Amino acid sequence: MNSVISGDTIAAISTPIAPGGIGMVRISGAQAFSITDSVFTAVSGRKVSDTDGYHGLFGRLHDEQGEIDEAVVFVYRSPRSYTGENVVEICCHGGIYLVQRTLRACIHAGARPAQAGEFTRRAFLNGKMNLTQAEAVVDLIASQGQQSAQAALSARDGAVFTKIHKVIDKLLEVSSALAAWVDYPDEDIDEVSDENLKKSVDQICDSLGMILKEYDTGKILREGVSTVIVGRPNVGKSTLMNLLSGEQKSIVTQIPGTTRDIVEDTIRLGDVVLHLADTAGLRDTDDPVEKVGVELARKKLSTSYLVLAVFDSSEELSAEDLELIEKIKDRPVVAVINKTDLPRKLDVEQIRKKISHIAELSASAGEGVQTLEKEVCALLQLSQLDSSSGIIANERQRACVEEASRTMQQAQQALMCGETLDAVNVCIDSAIDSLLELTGERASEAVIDKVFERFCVGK
Ligand SMILES: Nc1nc2c(ncn2[C@@H]2O[C@H](COP(=O)(O)OP(=O)(O)OP(=O)(O)O)[C@@H](O)[C@H]2O)c(=O)[nH]1
Ligand SMILES: [Mg+2]
Repeated sequence: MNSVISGDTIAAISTPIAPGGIGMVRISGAQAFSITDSVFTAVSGRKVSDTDGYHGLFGRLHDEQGEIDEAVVFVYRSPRSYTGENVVEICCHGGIYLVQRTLRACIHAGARPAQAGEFTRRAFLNGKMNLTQAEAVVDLIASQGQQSAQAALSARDGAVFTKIHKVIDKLLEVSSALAAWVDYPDEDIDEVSDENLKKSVDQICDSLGMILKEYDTGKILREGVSTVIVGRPNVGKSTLMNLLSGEQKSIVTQIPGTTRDIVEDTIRLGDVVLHLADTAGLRDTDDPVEKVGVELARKKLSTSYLVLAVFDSSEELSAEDLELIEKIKDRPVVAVINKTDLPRKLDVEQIRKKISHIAELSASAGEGVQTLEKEVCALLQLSQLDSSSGIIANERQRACVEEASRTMQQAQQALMCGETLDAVNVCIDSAIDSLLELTGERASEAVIDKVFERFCVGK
């Protein structure tokens, strides 16, 4: 799709294609009102074309075969609408047949079926939002928890744009001072003193570095963390898995070596989504089937980000426990001390010497999950993240910041090596370009196409 603002009027179903209380067909474009007038008759007799913006009309929908349904129609006049064009939202009962027939009637009356993301694309092209705000619409719809929804909503409100623009403004400030110096090299221009310049470039590098770091933490919130439950046989890994899943995912018995296959589930622990894998108990074994299970467990341990290492508090640390601790102590790990309902034999302090995040619980009694939640949250440093502060939201945005950061590090290098200020200026211009691509103010058609590929029809 290469059009800028095309003159045609588009229509699509904007609610899920599934039975529901309400279904909505949205129309946007110059003919939105006249098209609606030919498929809808208001009880009041009023025409949509004669209606002020921000008005609702109640009436009946019809096509050539007769009446379709009763409906409420919301009217938005350009430019005060989502797309900036004339927009009508036709809300009828949410039956798949009813909504599809309503859409067909609109198309018959002159609308064109909208492509994926075309409403939001028009909003972007009409200056109703920048590219980061458009992307935030998809993230808002996809968000699965409070933090990710809050991050997406603040990006929708322009927080990412504002944050990136602070860096762009700083870059422009330095760039214009440098340009003045290039034009009038003999003049004394304060801002271009070596020290000031170095300070500004360092500050910009720091800001870009911080934006990248926040992204990595934010990614955990959006996409969840690959998490493995490991430990020697019988410590209660599968019982913990079932407790966190809220259902019986793994088989639990008192026989050590029960779990063989990897059992997976995605769960929510407080604000974070964990992609959990329960694994076979780690031990040397001659049982050929268990052996394969242990190999799978070791592989899963090496590919997961977060480790929940389970220990049995009613037994002393075994050689297998100690071997596991040594193996994982430098990774993101929470030591889960299970079976706290039984008399304690385990020396927790010995574990604490190597692993600082410890959660004591009884998986079979379902007690202590909050402690685990607190430790996971602390480990991932989620509480330090202000999700409303404008965290960049996806790999496209990250690549732009990364590129800007890379060129600014080159600028730092150029300054250190005493290269000409022209060389620094080239780096700064290139960093500005990367950040303007991020906001969409200087993005190519191909970049914009890529952004809207992620959208669904009707958005
Ligand atoms: N008292 C007590 N028993 C528990 C607790 N958690 C698990 N168990 C028991 O410990 C035994 C082993 O539990 P599992 O969850 O199968 O242990 P596992 O680590 O998955 O064992 P493998 O799959 O063999 O590696 C079962 O009899 C559980 O009922 C707990 O918190 N307290
Ligand atoms: Mg098990």
